[in-house]
Amino acid sequence: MSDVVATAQAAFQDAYGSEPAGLWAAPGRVNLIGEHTDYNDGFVLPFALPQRTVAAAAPATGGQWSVCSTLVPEPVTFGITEPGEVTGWGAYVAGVVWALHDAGFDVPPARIAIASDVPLGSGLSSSAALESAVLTALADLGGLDLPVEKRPALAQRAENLYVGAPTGILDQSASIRCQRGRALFLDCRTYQVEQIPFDLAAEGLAILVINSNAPHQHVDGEYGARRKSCEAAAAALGVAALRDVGVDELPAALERLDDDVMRKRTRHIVTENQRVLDTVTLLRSGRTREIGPLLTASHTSMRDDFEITVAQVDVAVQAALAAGAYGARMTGGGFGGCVLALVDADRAEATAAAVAEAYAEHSFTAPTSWVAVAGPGATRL
Ligand code: GAF
Repeated sequence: MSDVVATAQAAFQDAYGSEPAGLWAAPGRVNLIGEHTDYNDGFVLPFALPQRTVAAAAPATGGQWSVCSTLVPEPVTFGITEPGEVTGWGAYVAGVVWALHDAGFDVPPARIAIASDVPLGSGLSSSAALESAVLTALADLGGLDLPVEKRPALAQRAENLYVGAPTGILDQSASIRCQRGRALFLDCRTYQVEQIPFDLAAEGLAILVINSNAPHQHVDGEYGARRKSCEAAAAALGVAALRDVGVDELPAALERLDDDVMRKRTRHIVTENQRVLDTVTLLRSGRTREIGPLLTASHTSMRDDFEITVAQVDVAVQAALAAGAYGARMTGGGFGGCVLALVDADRAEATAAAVAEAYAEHSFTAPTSWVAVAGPGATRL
């Protein structure tokens, strides 16, 4: 049994004095490419991390839910609530209960204990992993008729309307729908997916994930501002979402926008959607090394047009490229978080060392790096 599974089970026993009825796990993710495209009805290409959040759970009586975690061992208990009633980390769990109830499901009362090895606040979707683990546990415990393709939108509703974070559907989709050894090509408008084979080790390649360990600053406000700017640009262009602007139409669209910030945001989204499509085309034909320049172009676009990078992630990308990476980019919402670099497998360690050296030269907090292999999505263990 992995550490995090045993830890969740022990946390359940400590909090509730009995054995859980079962254990459910949902992973964090890295997004290979397609950043901030999700709430523009566009395309994303995440894969699931081996790091995951585990919910140990059992049915409860009395129409109430209790949840505790290794970080907060004292259980938080609530009934069916409205957004705002449960705050703090319990809101993610109360939000899932609320979203299921609001969608008409008979949500089974439960006691839940959480353990996780998804790094918190690092842009690896620790929130979505928590929502997805709880949703999967409750759906199973209650025998809910809830097909997997409908689950991400419910977890997203919990995050948007209960927790109050205006995120898209990328993270919950990745945590719930990803498969081992695959990257998830998701159309965020139709929710159609294609599981793209993504076995880098077989090709002598690796994705090195570098956690910049940079403190997240202004994340919520800046994220919301980017979203508003994209929506305003779509409205000004008379389209439902920026997804509806193709790269061929971009020059004409940019001419019609009279605001420079809106033009930059639009250029990022439109070109990023095309980069996802181009990446998928290359992966489908086994030309994995060739996606490198697309990854790096994505980073440049996030840095210069979407303006969501910080010095630590820019330095990590530059250092990884200088060390020979095929491509590198920040992954996730931005303003800190992680960088991923596509490298020859036997260069992963040297690339991590080169980034650490560059950080030392800049007097940044040391980064944390590891090779990420595409793991499974949410499941009962
Ligand atoms: C965060 C959000 F939660 C996602 O919905 C997505 O917008 C991502 O930032 C950027 O691609 O992870």
